[in-house]
Amino acid sequence: MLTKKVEEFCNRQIEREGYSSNLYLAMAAWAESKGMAGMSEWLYVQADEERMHMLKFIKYVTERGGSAVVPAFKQPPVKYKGIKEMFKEVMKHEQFITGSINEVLAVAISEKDYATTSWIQWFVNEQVEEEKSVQLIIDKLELAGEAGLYFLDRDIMSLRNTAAQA
Ligand code: OFO
Repeated sequence: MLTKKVEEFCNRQIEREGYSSNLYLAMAAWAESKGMAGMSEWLYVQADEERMHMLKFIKYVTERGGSAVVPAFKQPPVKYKGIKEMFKEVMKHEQFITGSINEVLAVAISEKDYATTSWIQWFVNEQVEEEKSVQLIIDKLELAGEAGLYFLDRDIMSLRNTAAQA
């Protein structure tokens, strides 16, 4: 059985994972409207993953005899300054989520809830992976920003391939 405090922090996390899903959906729709098919696809997939994270928490709270609360979500922003700025926002948000997961872990430890301490480890590892993949995209965008080197490099490669086939 979850203690009230652990239940409260898990429910807080349900809201945060659900909001993350909606935030990435909103970003995906914006990126798609700007013709960025690859970036928007990445964000749509990420939105699905965040929904899955929310479900994991809902099921866990229920399995441990608690009451899972599905809340109303605040509306995420509709517009973004630019693609790089948007991915910097994604990183800021993921860092916030990492802190939030760590707080659930800290509460579980202080409440001597060792089952939750062990269960939440999956999320601790997941956040390391997520921050890493967002940083990779930011790095590529920085490179593309510097005189469009990244895209120029790709274009030149495909020009070479076309020439070789002719
Ligand atoms: Fe990327 O946030 Fe879920 O855990």
